[in-house]
Amino acid sequence: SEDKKIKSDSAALTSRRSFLNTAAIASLGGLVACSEKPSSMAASAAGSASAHAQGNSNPAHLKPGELDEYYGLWSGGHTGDMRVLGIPSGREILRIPCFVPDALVGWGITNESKKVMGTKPDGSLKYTVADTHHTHASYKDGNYDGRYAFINDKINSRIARIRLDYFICDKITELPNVQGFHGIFPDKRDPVDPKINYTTRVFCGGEFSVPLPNAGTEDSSQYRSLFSCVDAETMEVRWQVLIDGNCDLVATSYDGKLAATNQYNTEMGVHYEDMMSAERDACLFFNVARIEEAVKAGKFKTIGDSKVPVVDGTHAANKDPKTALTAYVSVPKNPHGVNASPDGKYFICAGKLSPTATVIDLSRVLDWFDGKLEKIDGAIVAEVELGLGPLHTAFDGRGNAFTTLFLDSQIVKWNVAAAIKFHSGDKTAKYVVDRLDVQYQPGHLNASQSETKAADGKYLAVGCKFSKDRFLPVGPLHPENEQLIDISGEKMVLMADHPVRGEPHDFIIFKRDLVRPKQVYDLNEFPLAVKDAKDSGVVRNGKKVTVRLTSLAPAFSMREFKLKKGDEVTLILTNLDKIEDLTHGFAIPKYNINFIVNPQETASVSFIADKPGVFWCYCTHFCHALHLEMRTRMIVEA
Ligand code: CUK
Repeated sequence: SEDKKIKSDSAALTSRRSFLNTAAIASLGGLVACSEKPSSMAASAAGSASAHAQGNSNPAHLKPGELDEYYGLWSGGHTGDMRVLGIPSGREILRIPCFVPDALVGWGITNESKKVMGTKPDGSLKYTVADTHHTHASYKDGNYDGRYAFINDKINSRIARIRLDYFICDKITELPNVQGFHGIFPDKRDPVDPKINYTTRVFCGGEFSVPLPNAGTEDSSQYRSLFSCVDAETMEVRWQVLIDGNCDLVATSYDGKLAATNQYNTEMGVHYEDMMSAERDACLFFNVARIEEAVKAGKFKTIGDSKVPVVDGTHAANKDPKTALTAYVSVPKNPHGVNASPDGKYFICAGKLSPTATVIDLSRVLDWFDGKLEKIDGAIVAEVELGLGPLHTAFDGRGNAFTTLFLDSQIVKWNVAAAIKFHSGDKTAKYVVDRLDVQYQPGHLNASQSETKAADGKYLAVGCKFSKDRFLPVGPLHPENEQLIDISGEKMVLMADHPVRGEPHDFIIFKRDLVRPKQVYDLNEFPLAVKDAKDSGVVRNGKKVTVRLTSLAPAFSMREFKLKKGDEVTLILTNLDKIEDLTHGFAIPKYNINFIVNPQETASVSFIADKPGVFWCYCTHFCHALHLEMRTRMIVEA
């Protein structure tokens, strides 16, 4: 009967899948074609899932109290946050607010967070929407070093930095003259100075071409995109490169010499049919050292109000390899995704509208810049068919690549060396190792430690854009489905489904000992800190009033404080509790204020005391047996 069940499950799965595929392909106007049709995967997927269901050794099911082996940093999509997951359990541990306000911590409410987010002259937030896609972390010696993570906001072209000691966003930079900032990747070392074996730059791709400066011109022939380099420490934009085409994703080489972005719409179309008219687009390489030499030599211009140096990376200006700043390697039709193999040798671009992946040999790209390779496309060492809608690629550190097939709703595991052999003429080389159905329509995937030299080939997570029937229905919108796959063996094994709030794109997964989170803040990091409860009080300077307050469970340092109607108030709260996890909240009813202070943290809020009355300011974050009694009266006299 178990056998029968699997059969009928897989039959249902197959018919549902063919429906999904037909719909997805139809929407692309039949532009894609693939000769290699996967077969009988539905049955094998159902088989392995059921094998797991029978055993109870699934590592995704951690026992209560057990800790995960890996951290995952997930982008939140248009919720504008970064999320921290434990892997393999898939449990969401934290959301780190970056670009948009967050009610739990008071992000966008406190003066400190508003300063990071950016404000208008009237003090209100400059932006309250965002769209995060890609998260990456800082490197040292080819592995993550636990200092920073970076995340993009596509809507308003902002890059945020997360401190991985406190798991908080500490800086946000808006890229000048860029619209649709999409791909992001930190460098892994300096291209010139061997002592700098860690991240000092973050590269940011501009996806949409716009008039530069943006004066609202309809004539699109003058639209261009910019590729930006941001200083990882100061978070200032160091330089930008003017390019043809649009930047999609970004990858960096392990030697620090090259960064690249895959490009669709090299046609520079403004309508989708124009964006997919050409048979080949590009993977655009940037010679980092040469660009910085050009900037130093003053060979740049600036655009509009921006002071950032902009060098010319357009095709026409970079024909001579000996002086070229950029190199355009051709890649089939509207590629999506560029990923660096952990052996440091290759960048892989997936075809999206072509069923192929293109493998580019980085040493040959460098040869071209040195005048030793005649044609830049000679850097292509493989271009092999994988299936329909290839998007993103991850690695196991054992020579295999894993690529998401959006239209086929599959992950294909393929061997890079075998693909190169096949491409060079050995048609007996079998490069496809395995295929696994996923549910459904996968975008990004990533493997544990995949984009580092320490790729360990243990777990692979895949972000499925549609969960359809995998969870209880909750109305028209379903959660997305993050799936976990065991990639330690020859065959991939689906381990778990996890619903996630929409809508993550990209993520990284790394060993838990690579970060060293702090448990308590340092009072000295906060210039406004009220270091002693005795320093509490109300300081008045005309209408400007500063309220200085501390918290120590279960009380605030003042039982009440008095204001006058119309006062311009800044309230500073320092949490003097020293024990990890002993966080207090501070809510002022009717004043639209609530925020938290973690142990030894200081936060402040500013407001006009425009409503007279007695307001019970209370602790919103459960802290103590007398939590409900932890209050202070704000008395605003009429
Ligand atoms: S993009 Cu979303 S699935 Cu913005 Cu990385 Cu490919």
